[in-house]
Amino acid sequence: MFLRIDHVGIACHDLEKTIALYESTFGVTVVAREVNEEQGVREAMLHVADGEGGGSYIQLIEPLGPDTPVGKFLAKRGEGLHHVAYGVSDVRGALTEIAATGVRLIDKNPRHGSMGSSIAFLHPKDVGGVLTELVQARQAE
Ligand code: MC0
Repeated sequence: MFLRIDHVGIACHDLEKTIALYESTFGVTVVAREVNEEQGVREAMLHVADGEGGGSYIQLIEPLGPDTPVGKFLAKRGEGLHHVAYGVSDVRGALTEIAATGVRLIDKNPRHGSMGSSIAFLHPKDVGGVLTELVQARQAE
């Protein structure tokens, strides 16, 4: 089902400071930035590698406010790994297959994600405590 790890989502308080940390430590660079009002985040994608159906990235995410998924996460757990996102060729098909296993879907229908992707989240309580995201990259549609 999975083509690659599309990205790891890392929650931070200060996007610019965290971008500078990742750039200077790992030599990675920002290839896209976006404010996603629906998800309540300001985010940056830093390219790591190319893979099947799309690239692999570090996604740095800063909440737009305290009453957002990432705002609540930071208040409860502090900065760090927020979610893991896997690349798929058909996000709707993958959701149907996964729902049949009994895992709760946070999104029954795909939403807008980074760089024109279609994304859907699975509930962390049903995936071993990891907030899990499916990503269909724009070019794979
Ligand atoms: C919450 N929980 C997590 C978690 N967030 N566990 C692992 N990883 C996370 N990131 C746990 C809490 O600790 C709590 O466990 C339980 O889930 C309920 O959490 P809550 O704080 O009471 O909050 P809820 O229930 O209102 O919401 C949790 C939920 C929500 C995961 C459903 O955050 C959500 O819908 N997330 C999906 C959307 C999202 O995260 N968007 C931001 C990234 P206990 O044991 O204390 O009960 S957007 C993004 O990344 C886009 C731009 C992209 O990739 O392109």
